[in-house]
Amino acid sequence: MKLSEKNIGLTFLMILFLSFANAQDKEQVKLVHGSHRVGKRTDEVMQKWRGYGLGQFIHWGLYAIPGGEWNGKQYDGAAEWIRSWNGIPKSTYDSLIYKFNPVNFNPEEWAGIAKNMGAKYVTITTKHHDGFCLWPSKYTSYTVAKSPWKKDVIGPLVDAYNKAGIDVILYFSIMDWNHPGWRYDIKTKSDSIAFEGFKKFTRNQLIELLTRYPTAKGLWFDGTWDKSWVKQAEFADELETEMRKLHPGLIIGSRFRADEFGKRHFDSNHVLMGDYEQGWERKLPNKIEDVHGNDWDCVMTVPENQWGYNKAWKGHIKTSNELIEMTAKAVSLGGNFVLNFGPKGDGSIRDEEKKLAAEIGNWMKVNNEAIYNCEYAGLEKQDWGYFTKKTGADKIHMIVCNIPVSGAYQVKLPAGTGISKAYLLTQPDERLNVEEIQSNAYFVHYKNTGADKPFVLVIETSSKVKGSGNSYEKAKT
Ligand code: JFZ
Repeated sequence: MKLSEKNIGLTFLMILFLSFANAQDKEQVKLVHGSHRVGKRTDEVMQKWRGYGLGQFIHWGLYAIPGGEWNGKQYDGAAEWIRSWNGIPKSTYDSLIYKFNPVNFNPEEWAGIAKNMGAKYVTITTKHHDGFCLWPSKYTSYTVAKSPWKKDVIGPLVDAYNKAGIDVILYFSIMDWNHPGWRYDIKTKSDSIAFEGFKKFTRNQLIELLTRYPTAKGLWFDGTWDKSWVKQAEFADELETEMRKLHPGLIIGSRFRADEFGKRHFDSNHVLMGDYEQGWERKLPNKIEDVHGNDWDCVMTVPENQWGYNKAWKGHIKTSNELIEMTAKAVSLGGNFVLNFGPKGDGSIRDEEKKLAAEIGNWMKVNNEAIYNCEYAGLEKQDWGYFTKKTGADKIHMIVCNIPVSGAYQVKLPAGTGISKAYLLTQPDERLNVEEIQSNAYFVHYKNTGADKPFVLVIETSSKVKGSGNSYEKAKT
């Protein structure tokens, strides 16, 4: 064979291979327990969720009593994981139930702190990995009912938050270190029998929670990564269907069930499982492509990785300005920002958290227009901060986190759109000077060098009259 013929042959083979690979690419895996929806939910409950902007997370349970310390020694991991520490016998940890007596617990005060911060929803741990239930579950004795406190904690919290106008999401850990039937994996017949019992227990508890607290808007699942649970595609899918039927509008994130190939968050066809992506834990997306057109929220701790109360916060402690910036960034990319609180064992909230909530709240009181009911603005990110667009309006907020020394804030708009008005959110009657600097690019001029917190500029946009403004020649390159 001559070289050229060989080349043709190779090219032919290559084309054959590429078209095969391409067909393979597009081929969908047949799934019974994959995602049951493509694209976002459009109902009112979800629209409301989408507009929350800012939320609160509460991690509270028996782990708040040791607060990250045992016999004078500091545990290295997250305080709510202290039971998994070799330094503590499990039975000793479990007997903390006899010390659960939060005499300073005041649900109205908690709700007041969240409301003042500007939170529109709260996610509360009903049961964390240790298995201790903050509601008097009928299905285990490891609950508040058997503690010196005796009373339900979840009910009063749901009522107090709802009264404050804050929606409640119930956090529930599937992994349960206290239940005798729970396993990391199922390897033997006896594991399988034990885990079947655990599955019934899990279902009963979830139905119990939804029945007891019907105003809850959703469930926030956790502890679903172990092999034992990942193998339960059919059971989890059926349970999800049952819960959605019992509670129309229920919001469930992507951290609940796996498909029949064990894929979590996104099924084997890369479609989101659940109503929003629950993978943004202590991190934020950087660009809109990172969220793949899905709903999402980011859950964030104040120190590095402590959710439950830890007496000795270590590492960098975030400031209110950082947390405000994170909220702005989350909303600018179409998500919600959820800040965690870890109340103490006696039921009080630590001063550092109260102070941060108050500072964020002071900012939110002035600037919440740029956070609530806002969405991704579709504009190119600029160095001064974050754009958020009021949903359903031609109003764009510019949340300024880095002040340009020039006092000139760059904005690029789509062709055919112009700026009809620009002003400081707090001074709507004073127009700011807008200068067109290139085709579809503008400077909003605002001199301010003294701000010690982010502030908000507003631009109202409208379609541009053709031929108006300057015409700019493109460079020939
Ligand atoms: C889990 C819990 O283990 C932790 O105690 C806390 O409740 C937190 C909100 O959730 O921790 C996780 C779960 C998932 C990831 C990281 C930590 N993850 O997906 O990167």
